Amino acid sequence: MLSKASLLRGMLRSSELEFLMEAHDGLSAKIAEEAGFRGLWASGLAMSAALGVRDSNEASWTQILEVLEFMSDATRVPILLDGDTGYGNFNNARRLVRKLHQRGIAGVCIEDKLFPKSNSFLDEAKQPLADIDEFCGKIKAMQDSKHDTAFVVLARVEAFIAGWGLAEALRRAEAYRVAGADAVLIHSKKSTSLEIDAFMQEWAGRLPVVIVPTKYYSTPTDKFRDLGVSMVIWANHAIRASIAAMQSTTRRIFLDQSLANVESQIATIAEVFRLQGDDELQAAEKRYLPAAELRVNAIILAAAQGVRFGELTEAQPKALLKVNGKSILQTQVDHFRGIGVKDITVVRGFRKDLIEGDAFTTIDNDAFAETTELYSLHRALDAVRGTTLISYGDLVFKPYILNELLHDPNSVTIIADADFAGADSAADGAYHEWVVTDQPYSRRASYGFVQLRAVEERIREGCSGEFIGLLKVNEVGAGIVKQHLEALVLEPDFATMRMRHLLARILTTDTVAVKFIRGSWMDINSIVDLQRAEGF
Ligand code: SPV
Ligand code: MG
Repeated sequence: MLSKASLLRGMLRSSELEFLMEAHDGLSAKIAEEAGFRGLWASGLAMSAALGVRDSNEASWTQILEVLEFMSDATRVPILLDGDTGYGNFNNARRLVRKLHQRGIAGVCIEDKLFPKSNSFLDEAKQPLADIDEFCGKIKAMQDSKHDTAFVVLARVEAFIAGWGLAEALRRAEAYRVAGADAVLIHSKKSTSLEIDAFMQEWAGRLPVVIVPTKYYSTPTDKFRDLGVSMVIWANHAIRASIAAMQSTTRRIFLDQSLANVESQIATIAEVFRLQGDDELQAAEKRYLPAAELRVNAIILAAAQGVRFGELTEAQPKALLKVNGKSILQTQVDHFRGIGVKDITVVRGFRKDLIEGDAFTTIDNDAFAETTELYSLHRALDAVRGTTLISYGDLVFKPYILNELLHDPNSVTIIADADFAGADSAADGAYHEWVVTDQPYSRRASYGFVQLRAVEERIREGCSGEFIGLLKVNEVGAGIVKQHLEALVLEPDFATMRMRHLLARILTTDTVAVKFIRGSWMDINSIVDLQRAEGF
């Protein structure tokens, strides 16, 4: 790819009339580039005005360098710096050239006046010209210090501006050509192009010529083509446009003490973001930042009394039975909080007054005596949103299982224990849910994706594990669960339906993934279970 300097050099040499647009900061540079300009004029007048100072070298040259860096970073087109007089003598000017290389600036134009300069449209008496030989030495020094030979050094002739005539303009331009300038900028503040016409005729194409028709703006651009001008600089029109827009908008807001009348007149915030390249940052964040924190909810279904515990659950629900000195419910809440889940919902029923806490919110299933965990889940349907972990309230499990679930990408995933020999609902009188899967448990299956085929209340051939009462849905899965629960609730026997009915129903439209574990959990169905759980 051509360097920016080569691009600018190419524009100066092209047989077409080329145009540079004024820019004074990163934003205006970007806007000019988007408008289609192939090059930019970093105007001293505009940059100083934007900084709130005069065009009299009040901004230091390093402050100008900072502005240029923003402009260059924001765009791909070449930038020609209005380098005033070079900010000092030959030595300052050549150091400037080296610094401009470092900022990716394509070229610099220096004018044959004295430092500190004044703007060319100010008083003629304030425009003393530089000594020709001194200025030629500056041009030579700048050319000699270039790293990139394509870097452009333009010599600006201010003879017309200072009130000298054509002869002086020609004498100077010729001296600068001989000193090694790549092009000359011939400036005029007349309202017609007469001075330019005369210069172009006598100059006869010795070097490319650049003009700045700010004052002779009504001259048709084709005239410049006919004259053989190489490049036109529209030198201050972005800053003047923004001044007019800012003045009318701020005045309006001040008078109205309201934004209502300006909102439709100004760029949207979205447009500001677009110009700033926010899209690119968002894409980069996806690539380079760790994934945003997972928002996960948990629902604990803890409404049941647990009648099989006799007097132990006469006055408290079984979720409050203590294992190793802590209630089953509190143990679960701690596990969930331990993996960063803050949004925990507990569905309570029997002795709901005993289930209170800062760590979770509660939902009541007052029909707990005649209903099951599925009914409780339906009560908590609003809490099934985004990634949601759902667990039975009589479950003791090792917390690593939650991490397994969180990292599982499937929409609906249940945990099944592959070590299930011996315990049958018929045999021990407790309720169990057995899973039939598309492949039996194996070490490989425990790493890969196993799909649920059915959930049974009685063990039968093909059962490969026991559903432990812990499942996860992601955002999609939450939608699936909601859809099917809302349909099931309309059925007359919904009150007695179990989780396996919901899972069977989901299988009619979607898949359910099974993650196998081996041990690492207990459901507490009896006093014997409770004793066995001590030391779990
Ligand atoms: C500038 O844009 O700063 C220029 C051109 O130098 S002029 O203001 O016409 O001198
Ligand atoms: Mg200037």
